[in-house]
Amino acid sequence: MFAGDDRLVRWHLFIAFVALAIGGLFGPLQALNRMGISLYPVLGITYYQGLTLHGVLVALVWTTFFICGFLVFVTVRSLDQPLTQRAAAWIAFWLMLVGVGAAGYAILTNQATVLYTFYPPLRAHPAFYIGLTLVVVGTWILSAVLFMTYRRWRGQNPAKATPFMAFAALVTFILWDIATIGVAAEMLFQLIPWSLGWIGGIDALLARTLFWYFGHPLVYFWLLPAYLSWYAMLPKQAGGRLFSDPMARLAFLLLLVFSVPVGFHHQFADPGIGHGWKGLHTILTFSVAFPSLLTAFNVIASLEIGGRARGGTGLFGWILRLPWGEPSFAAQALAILLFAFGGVGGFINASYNLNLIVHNTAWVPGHLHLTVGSAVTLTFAGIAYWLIPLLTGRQLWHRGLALAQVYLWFFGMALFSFGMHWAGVLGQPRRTDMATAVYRLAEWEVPDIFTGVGGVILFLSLILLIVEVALTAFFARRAPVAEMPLARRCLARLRFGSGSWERLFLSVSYFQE
Ligand code: HAS
Repeated sequence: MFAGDDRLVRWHLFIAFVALAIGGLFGPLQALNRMGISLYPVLGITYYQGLTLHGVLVALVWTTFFICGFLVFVTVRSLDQPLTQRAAAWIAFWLMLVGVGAAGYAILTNQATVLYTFYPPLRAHPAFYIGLTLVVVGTWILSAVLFMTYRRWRGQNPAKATPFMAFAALVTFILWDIATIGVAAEMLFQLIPWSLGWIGGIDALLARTLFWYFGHPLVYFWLLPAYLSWYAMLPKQAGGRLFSDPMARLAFLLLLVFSVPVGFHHQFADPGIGHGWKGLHTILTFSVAFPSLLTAFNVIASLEIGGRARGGTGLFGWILRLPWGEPSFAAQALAILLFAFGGVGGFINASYNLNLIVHNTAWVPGHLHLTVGSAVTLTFAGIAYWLIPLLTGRQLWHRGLALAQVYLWFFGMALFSFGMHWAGVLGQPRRTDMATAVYRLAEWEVPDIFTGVGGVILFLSLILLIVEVALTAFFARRAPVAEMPLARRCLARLRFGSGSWERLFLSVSYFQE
């Protein structure tokens, strides 16, 4: 029933991993550059060309293709429905691929060294902007296909509650569709006409504002599929159950509402935006962190149920009983752990006055690697470790190799981001060729060693990930079709009430489904 949809998912994942492999190559170059070692001339490219390739391929292409593939997979499986308009979904895929090709051409020919945020007045070849616009249009078509699939399911099942995975996937796409209005306006009315020479100038502040209207919800578009997996699959992998399904749904809805009006927290240092607006966005940013705190509580409670079911006792003894030797589980649990630090850094970034100290320093890439580089990417690696065997009918090629990959990523990222945060508070700028900078400070030396060593370990981990994924997908032994890890729920019961309240919020007691 799903063979055609699975093919579409496989192609999305294939492109995602190719993007990660190529984009990831440029990661250690950045890290070594912080230590004063520049390998860019060896590759015949400039620092900013390498950084643009890295940012666009890993932050934009890897994430978008993986998420589109994964969300198609969970929607069709949880609704038990094939896609309604599969042909349209393929058109979306090809549009996205052509878009990546066009943007890639502009970057590779050094005509788009504008980084992944493409702020004007930096100007790129029109192919770069048109290419990225096609990627967005492709995702709109795909989201429409998912909504139509859901509508058909709803028609057939008017009385049923929407399965959590489909609910989470649809909320993620609604968030994305709202967010991308900003970047579409920036592309269509500013950047594309400007790059084609149709308009003479551009309002840089307006462009940045439209970008960040899109850019902050973008990070939740990356994060929500990871949350989906932490809620819907990870508890099962831990041997437990989801602690509260309603609380998980509430977290998704709150993220949808609060993630949009926070973009100015990326522009605290921009002149032209009033202090009142910046203050307001500080408050709203603290609101958007709240559903992540709900998630921390709900997911860790679910893991605790698993740890105790495996015989764990005491306040923390259950943690040791979790399946740390299973690559898929370990990847996601370690991603959660790293995200705790990324989240704390987020609070610091969000505080208007503290932001002025860390803005545009190495601290910010330190933060983004703990979030999109860890919470998201390491979780996606964990998902790939069960999803690729399921899609290809092969077993995971080498469990030990996958496990080594996961722990290397964790330790590499811990060192790397620690070095970046530390150098950042010492005032080291981000997005700067440190190998040629004449103002390097002596106190940056030790943090830069952490960054460089961490970056090299991350690179080794990336190679293991690509090798594991490729060998699993194409060469591993055939195995009986694996099952999707699907967590059951604890049914919450309010002690003082019954009926509909029971289905709304969690309570102190739970019983098994
Ligand atoms: Fe951010 C900059 C604020 C979350 C990504 N962010 C960035 C940039 C990126 C990015 C890419 O306010 C750089 C953009 C650029 O290039 O200029 N961010 C926040 C806040 C949050 C946050 C408040 N960011 C994310 C996520 C991202 C992401 C998620 C990607 C996926 N960020 C900012 C601000 C800036 C910024 C400013 C601008 C900085 C500047 O000046 O340029 C919050 O959503 C964070 C909430 C998260 C938590 C953590 C919850 C904890 C959990 C786990 C707990 C685990 C435990 C242990 C306790 C509150 C869920 C587990 C134990 C086990 C046994 C497993």
